[in-house]
Amino acid sequence: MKPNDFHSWIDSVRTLCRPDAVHVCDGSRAEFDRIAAEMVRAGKLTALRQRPRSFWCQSDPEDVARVEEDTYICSIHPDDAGPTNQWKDPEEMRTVMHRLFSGCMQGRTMYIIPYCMGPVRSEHSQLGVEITDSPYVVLNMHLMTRMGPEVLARCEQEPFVRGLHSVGVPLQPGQPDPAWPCNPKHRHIVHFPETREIWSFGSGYGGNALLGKKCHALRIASAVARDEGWLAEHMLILGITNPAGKKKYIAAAFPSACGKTNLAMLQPSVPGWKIECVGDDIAWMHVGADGQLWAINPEAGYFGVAPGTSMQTNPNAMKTLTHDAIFTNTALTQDGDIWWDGLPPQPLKIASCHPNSRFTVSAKQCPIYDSAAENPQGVPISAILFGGRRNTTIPLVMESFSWAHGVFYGASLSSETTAAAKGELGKLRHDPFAMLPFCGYHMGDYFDHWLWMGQKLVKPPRIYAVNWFRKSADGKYLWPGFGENIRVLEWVFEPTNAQKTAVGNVPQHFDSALTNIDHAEWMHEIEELERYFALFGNKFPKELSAELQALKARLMVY
Ligand code: GTP
Ligand code: SPV
Ligand code: MN
Repeated sequence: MKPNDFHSWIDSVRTLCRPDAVHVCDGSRAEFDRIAAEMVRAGKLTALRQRPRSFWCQSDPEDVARVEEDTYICSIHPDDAGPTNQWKDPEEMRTVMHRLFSGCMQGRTMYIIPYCMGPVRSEHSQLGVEITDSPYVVLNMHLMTRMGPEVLARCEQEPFVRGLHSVGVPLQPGQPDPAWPCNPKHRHIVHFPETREIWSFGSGYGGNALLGKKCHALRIASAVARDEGWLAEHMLILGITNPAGKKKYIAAAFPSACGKTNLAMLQPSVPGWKIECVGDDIAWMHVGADGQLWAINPEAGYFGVAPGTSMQTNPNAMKTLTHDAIFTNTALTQDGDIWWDGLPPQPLKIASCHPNSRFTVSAKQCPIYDSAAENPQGVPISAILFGGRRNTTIPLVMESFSWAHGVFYGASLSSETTAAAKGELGKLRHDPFAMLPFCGYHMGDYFDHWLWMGQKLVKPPRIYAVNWFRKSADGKYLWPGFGENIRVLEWVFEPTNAQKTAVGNVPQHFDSALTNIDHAEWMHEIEELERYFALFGNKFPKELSAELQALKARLMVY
């Protein structure tokens, strides 16, 4: 892009959206305080009495989660979006979006948010600019991304991802603004991977509106990563130090609301082990000069699931949330604090707490924030985990035999659906690499790209599958999870005492109810995978078909 495109783009958006005012954000504390104060005065935010510089708000009940049915990938060729994405012709979609955005910011301020995904000085980072009419989005982007004069200056000179967002509720003079403006009837979350553009209309919540997160750092970035030879993944990154002082880094992909934030901030139940948090949701991973896989966290904050978070389950998150945090859709106590399921009972002023209620907070406040998280080159990854919510079949942990077998684990991932996305709960669905809602191109090409990455790596990370959610016949979790997950990481750190099974290497020291491989369940799993993989037609890599056949053959023998 040419220098000065920043200003001409802003001018064209202003002409299209017709806001009352324009504000270019500087990312400063004063700016945050001023916008927060304005929102409090307007009754849109509640300042919390128990937590300094912290706020509570409630979204419209129609706007509480990601909306996959309103999400589009508009590549020129439908085959570049693939069978797991909704494709629309880019030119047709542009016409629709121009109509929706025409005059949509009347009566509102248009905020320009220059941001950087990743450490500002990293060659792996990317610039983005989000234009939005939501002050709530501005506050969240302050916490979730790197902003400031240096980023703004670079956006005036260098290419950036263009994100345009509107809640989709223009105001006529004198018309009152709803507490949480949104326009669910005309909701569109639209991506143009080829031109690195995002157009999001009608929602103000989470990944629909904080465009640096899922839209930029996953959907657009995954397409860029395919072109440039790296990986943009829905993964946490953690540092793990054993009692002897040896440190490694692990990345893990679990679908939404399946335990990434909890694992990334784990407080070990086994003495002597230490966990540090690099990131809780997204990893950008490159092949380093040394042939290892290196990861940065493009984000600067957490947008985490509130319910279930407590001093017992995730004390490090609780300590992160003592100040400078935003809480959305949690309950509110009578003495002006927030509450959700899992916290000690309190007299409540607003009792409703949505299962996808979330906190937004800067990563720097996490007591176990890894100092290497700010390293421009990232951290070297020695193991990758894939996990989902599975009542049955998948053992607590298993280790793949090779990179290709590990890629097969990723492609085979399925999980019971959660409240993070709109739709039915607890239904088993395929979610390859936990990227089903986030892959910005054809999933078959994505599998192939993972196999290709393995060829580039001199020392590829070992790949594991994990499952914290196996249940007994009477429906109880068999594994305590949370801090106890260190026992699984301990084995990943040093996979000794393994037994080879048809599906992978499995540790022998756990209760067999957690790790046994049920032949009938796996035959069913294979049938289901054969059916699912057929969806990708001739784009399904033959290496993965070979893995499936090999698994079938092994199951006959073991
Ligand atoms: P997204 O932010 O949506 O990507 O979610 P996430 O993958 O970061 O999930 P998170 O760590 O926020 O956990 C989601 C829910 O799962 C919370 O209610 C947790 O309490 C619960 N959970 C997390 N880890 C475990 C575990 O080890 N065992 C059990 N039983 N529940 C867990
Ligand atoms: C997820 O759903 O995986 C999230 C929340 O991390 S959102 O940003 O809304 O996508
Ligand atoms: Mn997520």
